[in-house]
Amino acid sequence: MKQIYLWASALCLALTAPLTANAQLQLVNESVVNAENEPAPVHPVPAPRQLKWQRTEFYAFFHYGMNTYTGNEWGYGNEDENKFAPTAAPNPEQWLTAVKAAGMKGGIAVVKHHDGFCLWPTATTTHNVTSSSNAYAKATNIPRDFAAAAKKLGMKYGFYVSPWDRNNEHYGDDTYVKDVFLRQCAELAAYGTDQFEMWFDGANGGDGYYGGKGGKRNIDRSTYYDVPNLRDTVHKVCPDCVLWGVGGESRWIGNEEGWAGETNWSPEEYLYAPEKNGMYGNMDGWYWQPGESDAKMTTGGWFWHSGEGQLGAERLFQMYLETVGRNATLILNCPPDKSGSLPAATVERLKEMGKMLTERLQGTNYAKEATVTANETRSAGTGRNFNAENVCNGDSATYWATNDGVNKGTITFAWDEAKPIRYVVLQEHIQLGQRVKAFSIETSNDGTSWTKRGGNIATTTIGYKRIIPLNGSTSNSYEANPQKVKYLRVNILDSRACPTIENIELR
Ligand code: FUL
Repeated sequence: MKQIYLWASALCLALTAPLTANAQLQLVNESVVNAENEPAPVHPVPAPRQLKWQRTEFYAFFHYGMNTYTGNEWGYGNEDENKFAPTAAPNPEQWLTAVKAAGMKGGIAVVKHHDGFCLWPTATTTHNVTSSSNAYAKATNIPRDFAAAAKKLGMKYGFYVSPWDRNNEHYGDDTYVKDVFLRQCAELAAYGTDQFEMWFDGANGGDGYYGGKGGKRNIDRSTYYDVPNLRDTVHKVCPDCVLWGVGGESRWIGNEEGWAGETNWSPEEYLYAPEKNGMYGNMDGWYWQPGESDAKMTTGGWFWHSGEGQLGAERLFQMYLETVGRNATLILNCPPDKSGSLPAATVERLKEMGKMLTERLQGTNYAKEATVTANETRSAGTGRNFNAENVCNGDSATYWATNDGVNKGTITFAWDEAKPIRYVVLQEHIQLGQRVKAFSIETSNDGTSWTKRGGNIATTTIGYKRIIPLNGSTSNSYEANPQKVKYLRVNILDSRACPTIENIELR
């Protein structure tokens, strides 16, 4: 009844008073729709699939294919299919089991690289596993086995299918995209509609075999691949599948060294971010295009090559802090060898990394043991509040916020006894947009004199997730760290609108 009255009075006002259309809408909005007093979003905001994708955080890349056997990084496209000769049955379940132990939540398997060789029995080309005389090759179907293994292990999965195809005679003309590339994507969708990402690499054009025609192809990747149609078609079948890179739904961080900018916005100005410019995003950008950082856990190329080693677990942990801990996702490459499995040394290193992540970031969360207060708190709605305690209740639907027009505020954690804290994990409620522009972390042992923490790390953006080592070092964040503190406060110093902080962990 009250609602009908409010709608009616809003309508009368709209008809009689000289209000702008926006002001009328706001009136209706405030009096009726927003009974919960939720803050208005700051656009752009993530699509639901992008939010689910971001929550995957840390996942694997598996570069395996013709190059594993030829020793190349980029095959020309003229490789004899018989060269694809696994010495045992390729085993995606072993790959995913190993990366799960490292704390990864999923993986992307390369099923076609630039050489055009397909790791499944596709109808689009004979340049595929079934044309090899090797018995293991003939039985290989990576997308089928990868998807099945992921489902079995409760992990997310997706595929890298290279838009650039150096084998195909039609690459560069107007039949390739509809008759080959889009069909390949459709074939892959048949292996599972719950894919979380398709990886569309930006490398394109240049020379290749091209069905024997050779020469170079020049294409414009922002128009050639018919991306709007591709996006629509894939989303109709795989609604949660984020189209990375050329697809425009997640951007390349661009350095391939496993770090994102300390300041890192998920909004981006360009639909196809210029290369080497993806580390930072752009606060005023219109596209929600969060960064993904692709990096290698081995010392050489993306594909397996004899004699290459693994990076140390401490270095891998640093990468994690500098990517997942800086509002990006980390896709870490783990290349299977000629047997179609991950080498034992890779499996060992992954285990070590998993142990580190668990010990360092999933142990006691001291925030849960603290008394939590805020100097500013948004007025509650009819059925919800925006209290400081929401940041450590483990519920991603609740958050701390201030009133509109108050773009800063402080949350303080206090304990009766000092706690050994190394890492502060912060998360914004990004459904309402990425907001925070500046923050700081301080600790105290008496609640009166405070020391700024985090060294010289730029405490600017937070986004989906930010992890600050209290000692300010990402390369030596554990051994040299624990700070014994009785009070810790997070000051939001500036925000594009009232801050909305969903989660704070103190580890
Ligand atoms: C690049 C490709 O050209 C590399 O071969 C590799 O697949 C890497 C992940 O993306 O752009």
